[in-house]
Amino acid sequence: MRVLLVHPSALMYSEIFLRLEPLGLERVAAALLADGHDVRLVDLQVCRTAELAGQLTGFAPHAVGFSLNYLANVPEVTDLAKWIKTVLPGCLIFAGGHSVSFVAEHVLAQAEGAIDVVLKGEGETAAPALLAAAADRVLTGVPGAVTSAGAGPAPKMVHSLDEHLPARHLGAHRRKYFIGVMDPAASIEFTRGCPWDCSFCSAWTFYGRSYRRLSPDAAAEDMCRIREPGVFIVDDVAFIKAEEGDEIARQLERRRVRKQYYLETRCDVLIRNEEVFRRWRRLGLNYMFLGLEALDEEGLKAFRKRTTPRVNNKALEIARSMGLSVAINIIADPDWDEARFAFVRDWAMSVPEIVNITVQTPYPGTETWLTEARRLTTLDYRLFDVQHAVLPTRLPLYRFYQELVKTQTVLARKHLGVAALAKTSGIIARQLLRGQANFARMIWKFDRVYNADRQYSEHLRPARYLLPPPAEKPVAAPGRKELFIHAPARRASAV
Ligand code: B12
Ligand code: SF4
Repeated sequence: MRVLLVHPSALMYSEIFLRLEPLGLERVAAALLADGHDVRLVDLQVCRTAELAGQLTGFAPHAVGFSLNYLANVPEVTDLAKWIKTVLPGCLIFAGGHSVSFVAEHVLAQAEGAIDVVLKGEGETAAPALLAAAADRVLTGVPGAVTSAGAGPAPKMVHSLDEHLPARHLGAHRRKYFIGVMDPAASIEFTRGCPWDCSFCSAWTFYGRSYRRLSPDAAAEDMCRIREPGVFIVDDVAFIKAEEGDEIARQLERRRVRKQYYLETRCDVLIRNEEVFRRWRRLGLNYMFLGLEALDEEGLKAFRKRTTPRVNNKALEIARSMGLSVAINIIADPDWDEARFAFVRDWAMSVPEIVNITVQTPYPGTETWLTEARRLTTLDYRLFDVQHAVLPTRLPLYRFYQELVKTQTVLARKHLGVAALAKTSGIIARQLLRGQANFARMIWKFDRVYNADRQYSEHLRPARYLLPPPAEKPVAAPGRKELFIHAPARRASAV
């Protein structure tokens, strides 16, 4: 079959700092190619809708599959599906990905027949099974499938992550992917899932709290296929197991692979496996993201982060001693007042790290969705991007945004201000010489994007697509299994 896979556009707020290749869709593409399908990929993060229109007429796909990892993209994808159904009425339209798996029935209903199927869970297994069944249009037998006629059996996990390494060759504009000064940058996955269970996160519920990995051979092989000098390791928590990180490093050293790396990990993992991170530092690890989330014991407990301020501080010291460029995330509670924002600003200015602030947002598939969703002030999908307040704010909403933007601006100036930029000017000049302007451009976009008027006014837009209304009764302690998309195959590994 001719299959067109589509990634929706990037959201402005994340595009300032990065734009990444659609790794999940590239893996789904690899599985479909292995099944003999003719596959093309359009990434609307880096190309215009005209390119999609061109593929619809030129390639005339039998099936179009959308990636819906993010709730905020649901309206765009629903509208695109409605448009494609008018252009190609016989075309099978399906969607899959992280977020849509948690709201599948609801998205199907709102699409009013424009989306035929939502595939829950991992796409490497579900997409080929769907297309195999598509000829007879008996879709309810497909694991993970949800259709208006009913749902199929539970989604299946891919047998081995070594299968279906991403079909990176399908991307037409790879030079547009970057993360900060790593421009251009590719992405790679070494492990999947997370054994922790933070209350605001759906990484663990999607994969049934399981944790799997590629073999070091396959991981190194995939790295060797990457041409870009920078690589974002997308694992939720990198190098949970020291020996695995060591083995991949050994393979890369043997193959003399030299890149710059960016990864995300937990503070306690960094402390426990310090030597592995030091080894990766020698291999080219330059940037690290640590999800601190809260500065105080109470906040960490509320998020069930299973760490302490002492552990977090120790991890920061280790990262500093390694000379890494570290970004940390703090979750802004809608309950924050001016004094709290000022405290966080002062703290953030007192540490050398890049401090990123996101707004606490209950996502479907998380525990907080079940415990907090009844308090939501909006169900507009577009506002669920961790840059908007969707829970009641203690300050009047506009004031909240003023404080938030003030804080984000102060923190950004720390790293994008004149003095800071003087340090990176050499990097920027070299990138421009190579025709890479992604990082330079983002610097000028900041004030336009982070803007209290704009963020506030985005709440006033009429919304055509809304999230499912939360359950009538609050759930005090939700059962874990109810949250899972994939049931764990075996007990989660101890952490
Ligand atoms: C890279 C990444 C990003 C990139 C996006 C890159 C891109 N172009 O896709 C950036 C940095 C921009 C980003 C931003 C955000 N992200 Co993010 N991100 C990730 C991350 C770390 C890796 C994604 C990835 O590549 N995984 C590896 C690939 C192989 O898996 P995958 O994409 O999930 O694809 C599989 C399935 O989902 C499915 N699938 C995917 N697409 C399709 C399509 C079809 C047709 C089918 C059938 C199946 C299918 O099959 C794939 C293979 O199994 C994940 C965590 C994680 N480890 O997955 C978080 C994660 C997805 N992000 C998350 C969040 C919350 C965000 C932000 C809202 C906040 C933030 N953390 O910055 C923003 C919002 C952006 C927005 N648009 O709204 C949450 C999702 C929560 C939720 N329920 O929505 C996650 C799970 C992190 C977390 N621990 O909370 N993110
Ligand atoms: S450790 Fe990170 S990925 Fe794992 S559950 Fe917590 S926030 Fe999610």
